[in-house]
Amino acid sequence: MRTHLTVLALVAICAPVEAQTPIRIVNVEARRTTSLNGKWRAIVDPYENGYYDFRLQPSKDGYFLDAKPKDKSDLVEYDFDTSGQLDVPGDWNTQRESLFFYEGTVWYRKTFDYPSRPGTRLFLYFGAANYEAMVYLNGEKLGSHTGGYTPFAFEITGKTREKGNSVVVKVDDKRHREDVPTVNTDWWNYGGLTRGVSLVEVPETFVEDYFVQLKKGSTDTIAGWVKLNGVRARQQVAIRIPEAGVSASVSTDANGYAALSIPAKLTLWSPENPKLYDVAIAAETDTVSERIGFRTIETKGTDILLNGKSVFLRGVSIHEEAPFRTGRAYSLEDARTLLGWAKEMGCNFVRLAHYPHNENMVREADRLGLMVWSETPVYWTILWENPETFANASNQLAESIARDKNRASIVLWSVANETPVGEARTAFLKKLAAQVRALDSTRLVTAALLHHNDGGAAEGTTDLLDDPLGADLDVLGCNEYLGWYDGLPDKADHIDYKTIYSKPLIMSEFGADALYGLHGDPLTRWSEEYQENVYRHQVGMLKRIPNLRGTSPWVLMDFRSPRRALADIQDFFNRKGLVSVRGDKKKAFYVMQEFYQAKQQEYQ
Ligand code: GCB
Repeated sequence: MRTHLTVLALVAICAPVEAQTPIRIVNVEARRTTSLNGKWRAIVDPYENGYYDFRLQPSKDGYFLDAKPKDKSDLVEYDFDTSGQLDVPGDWNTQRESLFFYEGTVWYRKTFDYPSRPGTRLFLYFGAANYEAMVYLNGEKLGSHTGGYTPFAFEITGKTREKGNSVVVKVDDKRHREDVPTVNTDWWNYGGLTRGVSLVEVPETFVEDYFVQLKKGSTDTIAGWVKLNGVRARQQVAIRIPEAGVSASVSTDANGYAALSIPAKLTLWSPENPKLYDVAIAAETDTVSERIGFRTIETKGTDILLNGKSVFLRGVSIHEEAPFRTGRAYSLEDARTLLGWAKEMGCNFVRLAHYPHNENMVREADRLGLMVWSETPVYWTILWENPETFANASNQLAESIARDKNRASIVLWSVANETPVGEARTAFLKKLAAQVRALDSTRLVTAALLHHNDGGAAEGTTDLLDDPLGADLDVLGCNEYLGWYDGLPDKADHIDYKTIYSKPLIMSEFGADALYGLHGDPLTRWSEEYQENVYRHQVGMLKRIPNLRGTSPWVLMDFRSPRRALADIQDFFNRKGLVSVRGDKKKAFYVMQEFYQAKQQEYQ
């Protein structure tokens, strides 16, 4: 053990291996994986003593070495083996009372055995770590990742031993002004390894990624690409959809890449019939299969067309907050509960705010027939002029599209939420919108914008959406809080809602706080009756907006937020949920249900 550790320390000090850029492996659940979920040892390190020495220089013998004293006199001031444990996946804030408000560094450690098999490659995959993760294997730094809501992986082929491997991850969720999101959000900054961790074993040359969707505007041609990773870049790759009688073959080039264009007769995916096909991507050295749905989504004038037919997006906004237990949601069961409530409300659409949710959510939405608005965490006032902030936002957006681009449920990529109109901000967001179109031309681009009250003669009666970003979007999103932050519930009765763009509008937020079980008259704040009153007047106004093609009220379920301090009412929860964290439906839930029943009839 002693020699071994010395060797490890020497490797770390003398021959630092270039840290890797994280790789994006898609559809991990279809690969040969070994779960590293469960109990991890954890050291809470508010001063980052495991990383910096007393001169604040990166330490050469930090906690990442996972060291033990060499003899009884040796000084090692940490010990993972005797430290407490945290569950992975899971945020730390809701696992230990002492970590409830903690924002900083926690070191996670897991040991594992792995008999590696010849002819294979191995990756260490993280579903998400909030916010910054530095990953070490057996004392060697593999790389780091920034951004709390997207997956990443590092190759560890040839770096494991049969017994006693140590993975150490430094997870740091301190907030910084230049980050994405920035210091100020209206949700809890849950830290930790919030989604699953696994070892992914693949053949030496493997199917790294693929895009298999209908060609934009076509219902009978599949278009996209496949990408192999490994030495045998040039291969024949078959794309098979047995149920649809599709079997086509392409040849990859020296980069392992091939474009696809395959004629196919398919039953199209829709909320009424969420048809998914078994699709196999079969290279000579590797095969990956996945359930994929096919549909088209486009706009025409002020209409949103799903498979060529005008639809109204009957939605609700959702945070990734776990029903019943609270904390960050991650499981299939969480997804089923949240999306089940949305279905019960009559939804055919959900807005997954304000960051990419876990993969269970979008896969379950595929199966349930719920269209999805997926959002990147460009929220409120980030540093628009900082190139690193842009690079970070752009990377998180790319990672989210990489993971979810084969989900039929996703119809909208949102590039921002409630950002302040200004030159630098609009330039920033236009670049993100262009990036979405370059990566995925098959879906629509949106953002949740804000209106302003149109002054002059019409003051007080017209709310106008004229954000210049609207010109770059396919679908306008708008958040408004008439009746809550903006006047009393009946204010909505006197408002004409206008947009300067002749495009479909989704009212992406509106709502009011109510503590479940708190009753009062319709003008008593925080009561279910007040919330219901806001919704009734909202619905009246919404019906008068000619280009309205969707709504996603704020929000499905109450969620934790440090900004919400009102004792006995909020207790650090935003109470705008239409259901409580225990699943109790508030009165306003039924107002939306009724509205959606009518919309369903109208758009049959
Ligand atoms: C908003 C934000 C959302 C907040 C909500 C509120 O406009 O987009 O993140 O939680 O208002 O409740 O104030």
